[in-house]
Amino acid sequence: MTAVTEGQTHPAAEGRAGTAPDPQTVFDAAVAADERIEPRDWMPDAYRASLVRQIAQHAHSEIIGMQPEANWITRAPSLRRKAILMAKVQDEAGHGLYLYSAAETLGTSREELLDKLHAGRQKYSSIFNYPTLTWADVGAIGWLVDGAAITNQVPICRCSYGPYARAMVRICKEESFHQRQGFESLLALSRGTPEQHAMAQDAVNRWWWPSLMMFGPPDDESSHSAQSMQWKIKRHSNDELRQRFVDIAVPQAEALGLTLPDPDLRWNEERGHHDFGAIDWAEFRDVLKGNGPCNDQRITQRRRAHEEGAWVRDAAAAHASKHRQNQGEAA
Ligand code: FAQ
Repeated sequence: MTAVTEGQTHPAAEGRAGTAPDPQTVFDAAVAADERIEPRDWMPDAYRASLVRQIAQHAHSEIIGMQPEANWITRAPSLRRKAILMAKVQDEAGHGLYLYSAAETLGTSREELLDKLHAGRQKYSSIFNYPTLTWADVGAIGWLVDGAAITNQVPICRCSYGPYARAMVRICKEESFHQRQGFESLLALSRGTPEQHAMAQDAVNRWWWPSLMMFGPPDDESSHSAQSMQWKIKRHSNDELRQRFVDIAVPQAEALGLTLPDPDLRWNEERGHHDFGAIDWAEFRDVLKGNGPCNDQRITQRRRAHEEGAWVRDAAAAHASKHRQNQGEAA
């Protein structure tokens, strides 16, 4: 955002020379001009709160999302697949780190956000409350879940809040690699034995509809979309992005030799998009309420990992404090 220091007038306040620039006017003008809002800039409290809400939910999704895939690290079918999966799961931890750091620039600590996650006061993506029953689920997550995540997240690279937008650039590059590895893994299964093909098809059958739910409720039920789009935190509506994802996935499914589990899926010449069947929003709401197949398991495991990692955080803090003390003595 165009910096305004004391005594200066922001271009948005021109014409009112002699009066201090109104911060709301400066903010609105910066958003309208597609400038970035940076941590030290003035911003409305509601803008800050909405960013913290979305970034926290996003960060929590990344770290909870490590669980379903990590379930298969010890049982990956080859050393190559195991190494790839370990790298992917580590990437997700890294994404969580960038996002918690972005939230910190808004004045909210990682500890506070994790406490809220553990207490069930903040959400993570519904998708991670479904189980990974077979090895093919790892491929289906890469192809569909990372595919949906990229479709949703590429526009966030142009989010009005600088630190979030910049974190997304790297995350999207890595998610794009994840999506390709999922596709490649599913392709190997699809072209394998009849049993392997059936396993890939079964995984796609189970992950397709929950992947469509990742984009959030339909536009007319989305409580935050209108305001978030006005602030340019979101650039497209939930339904727009869901449609974009369906249009991308259909030819990819054909290339994989797999069928998407929707009898109503067909190209609509007039709209220039694929029509698709009704999403089970009752299931979505139920998962959000905590009643999905794995909600309890995910949050219990997360709390346990946090408790078991306490000694690492204590050791890191002790090391940092010793380092500061040594530096102080040296100075
Ligand atoms: N699950 O008014 P809207 C990944 C909530 S990352 C749970 O439409 P908004 C990487 C929503 O928070 C996946 N909750 O909300 C990976 C709100 O609740 P609140 C995560 C959902 O914010 C891959 C309420 O419903 N990605 O997969 C969901 O405008 C593989 C009303 O909804 C992001 O977070 C849902 N599906 O739009 C990792 C991207 N949908 O806050 C490991 C950033 C909605 O009032 C392995 N986030 N809700 O309590 C966004 O783009 C947006 O926040 C949306 C929701 C689109 C998710």
